[in-house]
Amino acid sequence: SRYSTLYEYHFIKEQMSWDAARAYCRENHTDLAKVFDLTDMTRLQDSAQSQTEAWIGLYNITGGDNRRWHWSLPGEEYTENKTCWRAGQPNDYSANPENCVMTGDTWEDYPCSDKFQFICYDGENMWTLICFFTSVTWTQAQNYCRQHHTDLASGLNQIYSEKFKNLQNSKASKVNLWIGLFRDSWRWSDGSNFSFRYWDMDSFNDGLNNRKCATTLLERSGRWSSAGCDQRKPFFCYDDKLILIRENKTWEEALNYCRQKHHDLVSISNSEEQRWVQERAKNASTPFVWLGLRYSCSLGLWFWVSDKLVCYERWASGGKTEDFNMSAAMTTGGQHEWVSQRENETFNFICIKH
Ligand SMILES: [Ca+2]
Repeated sequence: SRYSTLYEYHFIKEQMSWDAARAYCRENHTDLAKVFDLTDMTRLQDSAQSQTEAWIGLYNITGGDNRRWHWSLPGEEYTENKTCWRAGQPNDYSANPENCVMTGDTWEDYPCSDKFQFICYDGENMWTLICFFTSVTWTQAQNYCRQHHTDLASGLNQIYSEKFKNLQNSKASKVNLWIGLFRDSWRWSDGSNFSFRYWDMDSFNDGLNNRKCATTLLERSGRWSSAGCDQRKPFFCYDDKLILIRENKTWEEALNYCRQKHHDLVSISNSEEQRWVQERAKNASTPFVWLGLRYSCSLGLWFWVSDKLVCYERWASGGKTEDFNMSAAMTTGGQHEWVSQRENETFNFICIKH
């Protein structure tokens, strides 16, 4: 799998309460399992050793307004200052919580059980938006989009693309459409902000009762449900294979450290791996963290210390200097792009574990 070098799941048969399960995972692994997308979900199911109901690392913090906005599409981050709310919205006006979002030309929160037409996104390469003229609930729209396309349209780039404008302008009046924006008060045990949800709608209860911990129903294609946290169930932990070393070392020292104490200095071969590494980089105490990428002057090329080919790159514009004694580092803040640095500079670094 594309992710297998970065984290792996462990199924624990022993039945425990959610809290005890979390303590067990933190002691013996990294934390209770988190799930980024459907590919992760398949990996999680594949690691199960019985078809039962098992805890995952998702729990509900009800009370106060602990809801957070998320885009349905995994990896698309909701940014507070990049929104398009109609004046006075979101206002949670109905008797039911307004946790889902509809757009004409600006956004309004509505109860997810209301029915609207909707718009799906059809993948990064095709960049197609597909509009459906059947009114359904938000969850039905999400299921449909995930089954037949990629997801509900998510993020400003999709929703305010030329295609979307053309589509809206071709109608006499603006069509009201569900988009992939929702809010809930579920959180991942390890603090990750993953937006992926995979609820089984027949058994889901959104924190309105005592069912505040999430399970995966392995006998029902892995769909998620909720249960009282005191119930005893088997569970999934995950092992993080990346580790940020908050010590300042030259590139060579960093490489030796990783190879002696762990496995290697980290390498990145796709955008998912980039995303995982940048999550770690955020906690560094230096403005850059070393990556296992070095320039060979004699060969005139960049190479990963892991011997992987450089087929994915994330250089900052103007950040790539091809010279003697240059290695690559990731920027700790901002866009987390790569910049070349002299190898005798000292930075934090990220190792990959065995
Ligand atoms: Ca509203």
